[in-house]
Amino acid sequence: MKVGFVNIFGKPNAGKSSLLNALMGEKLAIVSRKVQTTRHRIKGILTATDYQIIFSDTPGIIQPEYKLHERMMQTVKNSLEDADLALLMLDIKDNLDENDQLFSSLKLKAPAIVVINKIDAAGEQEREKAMNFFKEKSYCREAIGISALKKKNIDRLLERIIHYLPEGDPFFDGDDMTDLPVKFFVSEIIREKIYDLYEQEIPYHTTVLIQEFKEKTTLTKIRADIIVNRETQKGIILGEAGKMIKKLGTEARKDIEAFIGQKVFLELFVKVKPKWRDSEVFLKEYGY
Ligand SMILES: Nc1nc2c(ncn2[C@@H]2O[C@H](COP(=O)(O)OP(=O)(O)OP(=O)(O)O)[C@@H](O)[C@H]2O)c(=O)[nH]1
Ligand SMILES: [Mg+2]
Repeated sequence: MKVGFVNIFGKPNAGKSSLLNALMGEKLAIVSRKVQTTRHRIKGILTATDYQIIFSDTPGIIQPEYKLHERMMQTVKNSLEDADLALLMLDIKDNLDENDQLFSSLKLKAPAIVVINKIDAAGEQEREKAMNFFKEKSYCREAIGISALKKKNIDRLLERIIHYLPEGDPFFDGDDMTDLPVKFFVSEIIREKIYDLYEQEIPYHTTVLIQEFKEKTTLTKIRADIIVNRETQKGIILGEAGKMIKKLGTEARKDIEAFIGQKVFLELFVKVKPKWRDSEVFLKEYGY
C-alpha cells in the first residue's frame, strides 16, 4: 500500500483549502475570497484499497505581524518537516518569481510537485509559460496545472501524488476522514461566514470559540463566542439592531446542519478580549 503525508503550501489565497476539498471530495476546509483564511493545519485522510494519503492544508505563508501569525507560521514549519511530498501551490495570475523565491526559501527535504492553480482563469499561453518556468527549478519534480474550483485535472494530480508516495502501513482507520473534532469544524464554519459577511479588517480581529455543544435526540444545541479585539468591532459584528449577527447565525446554522446532518439550535455571543491576537493565554485558550 502507498501511504504518506502530503502537505499543501503556498501564499494566501493560492487555493490550498479549495484543493484539499477537491481532493477529498468533501468540504473540510473553509474557503474565502479574502487572504489568511486558514489558521490551522487541517488534515484530510483519503483511503482507498491501495493507498492512504494524509493531506494537510496549511495557513498561507506570510511575514508575521502579531503572535497569532507567528503561531500560524509555526504550523507551516511543522508541516514542512513531516511531509513525504509537498504540493507547492500558486495562483497562475500571481507573480511567478515571487512564488519561486518563496518555494526556494522553504528548503524542502521532501520531493515537491508545483501545482499551478486557477487555470480556468488563464489562457493556454499563460499556462505554458508557468509550466516551463517551474519545470526547471531544482525543488520541482514536476509541475501541473489545475483548477481546484472547477475540479480540473484533480484526478491526474492524485495519480502523480500516489506515484511519489512510499510503501507502508496505514496510520488511520479507513473510515476516518480527519483527526479533528466536530467542534473544530463548527467553529470554522462560523468563521467562514464572518469572512463572507464582514468587510475589511473585521475577520482578522475575530476568532470563534465553541462554549457548548450538546447533542440531543432531535437537535444539537451549540453556543459559540465570537471574540473580537475592540468594543467598536463588537458593534460591527452585531450590526444595527442586531441584524448582522442574525444573518451570520442563520447562514452558519444552515451549513452546520448540513455538516452534522442534524437540526441545530445556534446561539452566538460577542465578547471583547483586547489584544487577544498577541496574548499567549488567549491564543492557547482559543486553540492556537
Ligand atoms: N477561478 C478560480 N478561483 C479559485 C480556484 N481555486 C480557488 N479559488 C478561489 O480563490 C480564493 C481563495 O481560495 P482558498 O482555497 O481559500 O485559498 P487558500 O490558499 O486556502 O487561502 P488561505 O487560507 O488564506 O491561505 C477563493 O475565493 C476561491 O474560490 C480556481 O481553481 N479557480
Ligand atoms: Mg486556506
